[in-house]
Amino acid sequence: MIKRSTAGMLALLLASTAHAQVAKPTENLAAPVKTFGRVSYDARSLMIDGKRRVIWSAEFHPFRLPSPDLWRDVLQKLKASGFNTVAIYFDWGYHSPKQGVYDFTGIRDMDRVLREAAEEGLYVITRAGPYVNAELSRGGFPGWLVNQRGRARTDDAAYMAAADEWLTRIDAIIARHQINNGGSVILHQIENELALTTSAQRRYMDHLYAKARGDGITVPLFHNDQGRNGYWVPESSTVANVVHGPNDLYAFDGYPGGTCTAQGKPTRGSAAPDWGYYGTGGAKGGASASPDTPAFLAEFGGGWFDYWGSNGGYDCNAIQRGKRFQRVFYGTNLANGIDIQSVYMGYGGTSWGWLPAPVVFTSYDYGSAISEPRELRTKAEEMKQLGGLIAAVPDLAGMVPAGEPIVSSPNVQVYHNKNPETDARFLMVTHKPSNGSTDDRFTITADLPDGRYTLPAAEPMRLNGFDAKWLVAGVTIGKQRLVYSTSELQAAMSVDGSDLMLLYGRAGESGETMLRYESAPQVRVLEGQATSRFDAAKGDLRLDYPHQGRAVVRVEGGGRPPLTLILADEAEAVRYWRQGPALVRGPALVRSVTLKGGTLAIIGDTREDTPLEIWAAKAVKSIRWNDSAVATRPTAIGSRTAERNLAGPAPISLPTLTWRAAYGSPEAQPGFDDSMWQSAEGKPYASITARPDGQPNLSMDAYGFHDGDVWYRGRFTGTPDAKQIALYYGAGGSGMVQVWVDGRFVGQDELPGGLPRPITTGTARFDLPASAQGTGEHVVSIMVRNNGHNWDLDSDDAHKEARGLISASIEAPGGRSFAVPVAWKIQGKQGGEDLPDPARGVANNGGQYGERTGWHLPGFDDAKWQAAPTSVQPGTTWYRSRFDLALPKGQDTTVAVAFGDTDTPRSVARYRALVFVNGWNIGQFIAHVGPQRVFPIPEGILNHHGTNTIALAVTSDGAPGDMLEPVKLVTMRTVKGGLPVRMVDAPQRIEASK
Ligand code: IPT
Repeated sequence: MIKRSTAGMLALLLASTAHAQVAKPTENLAAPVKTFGRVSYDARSLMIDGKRRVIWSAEFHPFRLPSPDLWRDVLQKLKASGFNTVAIYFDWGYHSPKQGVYDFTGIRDMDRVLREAAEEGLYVITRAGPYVNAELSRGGFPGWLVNQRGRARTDDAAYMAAADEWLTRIDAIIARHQINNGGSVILHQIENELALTTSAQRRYMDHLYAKARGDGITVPLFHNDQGRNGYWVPESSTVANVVHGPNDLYAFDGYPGGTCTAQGKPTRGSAAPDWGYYGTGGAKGGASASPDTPAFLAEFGGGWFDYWGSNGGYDCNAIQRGKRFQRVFYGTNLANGIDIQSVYMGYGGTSWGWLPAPVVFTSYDYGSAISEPRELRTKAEEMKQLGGLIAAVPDLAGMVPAGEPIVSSPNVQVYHNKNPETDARFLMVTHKPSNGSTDDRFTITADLPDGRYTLPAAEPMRLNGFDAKWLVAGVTIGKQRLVYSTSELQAAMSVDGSDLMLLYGRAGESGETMLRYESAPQVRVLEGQATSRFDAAKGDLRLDYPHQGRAVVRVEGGGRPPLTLILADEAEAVRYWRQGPALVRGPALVRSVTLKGGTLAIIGDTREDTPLEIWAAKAVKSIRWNDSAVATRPTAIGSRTAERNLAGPAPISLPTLTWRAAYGSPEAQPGFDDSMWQSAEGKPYASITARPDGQPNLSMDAYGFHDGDVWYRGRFTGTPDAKQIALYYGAGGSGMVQVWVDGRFVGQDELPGGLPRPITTGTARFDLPASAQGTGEHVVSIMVRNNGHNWDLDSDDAHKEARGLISASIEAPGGRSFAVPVAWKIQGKQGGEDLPDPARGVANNGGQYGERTGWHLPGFDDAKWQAAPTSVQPGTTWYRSRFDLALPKGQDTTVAVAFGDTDTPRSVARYRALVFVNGWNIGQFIAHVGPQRVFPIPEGILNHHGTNTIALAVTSDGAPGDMLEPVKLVTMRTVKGGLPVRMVDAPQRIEASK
């Protein structure tokens, strides 16, 4: 190996510093309201139907979950976890195998996901590219676009015409789902992190804006700046040094908070940045780049991606940006007036098939709140609490700084905001700096709407370790007046003329809640411990209690309707779901609650035998859980409990896999019939990769092969001096090349894993076997595995880096290359850009012999295949296994394919496998690179109630031991509940073409 190049990659975990608590309201609070149908905004917040809303969003990529019946599962989990909005990227390349050819059916039915989001009560932020990045091969550009010479992401005419092709189609779908047309799309993004700001880019941006408007997009348009650079801010901004664009809103992305160590340990290196009111960012600082528009974080890192050869970062990412981080960082954003905030990712999912860019492997779990197998992580519980507060206190939208309160501890800071209309307060308590982790006791003294208070009045509050508290004060909830609480509010509900509040705190800490009454109310402690005292002069009722399990307090009289307070510790509070007309305690998930004709229907999941408790209207006569009646009885605290626990899931048993195998690299043999292959000659070269002169253009894309594996066969007349063959190839992250001469394997070369910045091209030299050095005709056979095209993050056409062979030279001794003409033929994915299997689509296949002949498909007849071999050959050997599943019905189970010893990220054995389940390429396992060994298969791809086929294309250098390790099916999760899932419709077989 003599030469490597690196793909442009980000090292953009933006650092931040702690700031003094000096509010600098750079927003132009007098900015006029701008209206786009039902959506409007001023400098403080977005408004929907004139009502201010905190837009609390999380990202989901439908293309990373190729089983559309499960999209609703993810949407419901986001909703149940407190989000009111979902942000969706659309992947141009996913829909377009060939210029002019588009598919929006089946797993590509974007109309469906937008409809379902609206049905689930979620607003949608659409992000339609043309470029999206998103750790996708080519950043979402279609394969055919790399053959375009004109610079992408500029006003180059051919590029813009191509982009328009896509935009016309996707915009038409998005347009009909806008809130202005009866759907729920409220904001629309044009382009993604375009950090090059030349006039060609400005004209391109103008074009994109006009195109969206021309296509009927009527909601506000925005672009997401890579950081707080002030790129593409609306013309209304008079801030110095910004780059103006045609956009309505300015948005930026941020991924602060550090990363895990290589050993998988979280770090707390930086404090939460002040990217708004409390920032000191100068002219370009934070939201102030566009003072007339609301502060908008289009992506805030809620996890991070992971790379080939890591030690497995996702579990740590989930902690690094998990519980407490969310409270501190998302809370600081909100305190800074960032009222539009979207977490990237809410559900990461799977970069199945050839979707991944070189920077990532198959799993795109991202450490997000919903894990790849669709389980709610612990961090989702905290999300639910944050979302619950936003839903319970609409006054949080459009707040402004309210002046610094007095805090008794120097280690603690309190962001203090108010709603100018209602005067309601938000007190966001963190350490100073916010990544501090000391154990502190403190009080806060502030002029609150109901008077000046030092709180708590009893014993001081506590902030123990890296944490934050989201407190509200001076807020009217239902018919109650919450003067302040040192507990956090998770949910509120008004029912039958009474109010209910769920407040929580850290276990063992005491809580204090102050309520306002006209006269002394009656206080009854129905459960647990609490004390109360009434200050008749002020009308203040003070409740003091420990956060320990649960206390329930009922307050009646005093000039207000009755109030029930549930005072919980965290472990207790996270068991509650505020859905529809009810508050439900118990299940692992409550997807929805509806009340119809006296019947309260609750839909959800249980992870185990679970008690059920419900607060709902008296009008509820009967209760159903997942369509079965539940007998309940009233409790002394005003709820009802189920007479019997809800059942948990039944155990899962999975079959052992047995295999048949066949050798799958016949192209290596000199006599292989390649008469139908294309000659590699004459195609124009559009790649950015500099290429030695005097050779034909060998790059795979020029011949219509954009993804996965590609084969080359070259014929040359030998000379006695021909000693070596030197290759320059492009193969993406951990890609590889294998070489045979006259049917003899001469070696392979792999691009190294273990680097967060992948090396994506390489050079390798192989000795020719003595037999090939004589005169006469010889055949060289080469397989290149293309593990993805680079993204175009820096808008420098990096996605056009060549893939496949770039050059190949026969060399004399000493590495001198001399002219031995080689007649090359090339073969890749069957049909090239004309897909034989449009249902599975563009990302499913490359050009392995077994893929070209349908060995990966369930309908292939493998009766003639042999038992699995006991020794290994260089090249690719296919293994197939057929098995039946009869998993429990009414249960949501995620089954996975697991390779070898799942306790280590890497094997000693060196081999890789493409994993096809019922014909679907659900990922790539690279044994000696790792880290992923367990590949979840979404139901719908896997048949939980029928016959399944797994096909593995195992590629090895043939050295002893470099062969497939034991493969088994494992259960990653199972719950009782879930949604009905049908099999995704796709062909059982295709016609072979070799
Ligand atoms: C930002 C991209 O917009 C998004 O598509 C994705 O790639 C994300 O990062 C990382 O997962 S790029 C920003 C971190 C510079």
